[in-house]
Amino acid sequence: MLPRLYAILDASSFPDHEVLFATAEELLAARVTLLQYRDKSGNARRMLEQARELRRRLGGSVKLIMNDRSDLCLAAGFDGVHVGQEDLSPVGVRKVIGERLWLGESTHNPEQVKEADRTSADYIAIGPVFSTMSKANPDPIIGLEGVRVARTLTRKPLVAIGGINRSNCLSVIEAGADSVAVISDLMREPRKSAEDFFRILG
Ligand code: 3NM
Repeated sequence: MLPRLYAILDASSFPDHEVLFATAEELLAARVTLLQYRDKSGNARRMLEQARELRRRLGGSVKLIMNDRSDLCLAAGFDGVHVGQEDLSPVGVRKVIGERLWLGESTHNPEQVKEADRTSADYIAIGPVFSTMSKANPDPIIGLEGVRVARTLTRKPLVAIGGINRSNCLSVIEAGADSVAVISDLMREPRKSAEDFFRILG
């Protein structure tokens, strides 16, 4: 089962790597157990360095998920990979990471949810639920109705993403998501914010 909160650290949101690591440690202190590392810059060497340092500092109590890059997941000792519609296919990812590690797939409409349901993905992400500033060229907003529809199309764990914050997260879970994935509402005061999410979502 997925935890209610799936925290995402987006490397581009941090002025330097020390702030990134400090944020990760605050999330750990708030008992976050599922954390994705995301860096769209394309600098694989820096990504691997940061990912390995995250693994070292956070220890084994957090599941660490690498965005996009199966190779870096393995190299950094992460627990899984999250891919989008234009990354390696789930079959391709499995060839790299094997059957044991976690695989998540992003979807943005009912067709994609149905397709992801037929793959070996361990969970399906659906979004953007609300408007978001954290993603370049986001797909159209699906709203709570989009989450409800996705819920009817899969029994896999469902992660909602996009514009989710402490004020709207309960409505997203009530619409059928198992977990909410969050970037921006965890940035300013990570520990307090994550604790608030857990308090609200139980
Ligand atoms: N993927 P925030 S929306 C990384 O729709 C990402 O698949 C999305 O950040 C999708 O919590 C998104 O700041 C950004 O809105 C989520």
